Amino acid sequence: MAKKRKREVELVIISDVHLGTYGCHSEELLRYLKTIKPKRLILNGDIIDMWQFSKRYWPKSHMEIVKHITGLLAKGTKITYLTGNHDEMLRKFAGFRLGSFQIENKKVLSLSGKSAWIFHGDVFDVTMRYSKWIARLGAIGYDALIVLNAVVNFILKFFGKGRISLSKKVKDSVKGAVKFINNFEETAADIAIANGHHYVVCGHIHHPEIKTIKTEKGEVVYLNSGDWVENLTALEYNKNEWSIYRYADDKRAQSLKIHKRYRNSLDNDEIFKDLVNEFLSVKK
Ligand SMILES: [Mn+2]
Repeated sequence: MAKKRKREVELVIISDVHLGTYGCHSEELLRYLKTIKPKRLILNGDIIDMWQFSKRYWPKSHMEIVKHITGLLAKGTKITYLTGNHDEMLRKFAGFRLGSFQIENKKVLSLSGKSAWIFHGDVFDVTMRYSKWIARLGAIGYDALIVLNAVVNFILKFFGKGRISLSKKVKDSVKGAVKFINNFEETAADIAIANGHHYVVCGHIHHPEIKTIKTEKGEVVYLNSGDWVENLTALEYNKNEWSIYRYADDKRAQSLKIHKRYRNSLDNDEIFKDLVNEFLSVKK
């Protein structure tokens, strides 16, 4: 069978892959990744789920994702890993660069002269629950939100309460979920408008979306890349236009033949050794 050409995309954003958990649809993601040739790839948080890492679930198919992504680096794709809450351990590496790979907490891109503000979105968990007024302050910076988030979680830990993860709680009720999603989107839009961005791009809430949000202060296009646990979606930006990629609608990716790997698990030492080796092999 002749190999079909890969689809060229200027910018691809994926988030909430949750590698290392049972819920991750790694095979579907690999199928998608194998059909595209992105100029730039942004991994917008919760890509590797480090909260779950101690459970020692890391099948070969999850390593295949890492290998494919490092392979893209070797082929010239610019890759930015933005930290989320499930991979917040990487926050201390913000600013790290190796060739065309970088780790950051947030990224501002200029897309045809329009400012796109891209970050995971977990910082709103605290903002929304404890102090909606913080969002109302206007031009609060993302770094300030991260500090606030860390302080509140530290205090909660001190008092013996767990860290805040609103997204889990709201799944208990449909009404709660709708309200939560609305609050999240409004908070993101408010702050983005106050900071003069045209696009605000998040993940975290596992709810793919592209929509214009208008307030009395202005308007912004809110985008969310969804996830690879339930929705199997991504954001693509090409020729000045955004779109939501949906695996369910992609017959080509679905029919792609890929090797089925053994679904055995490795221990943590092997995983880290493998990750580091994959990574170092990219460096020229
Ligand atoms: Mn998250």
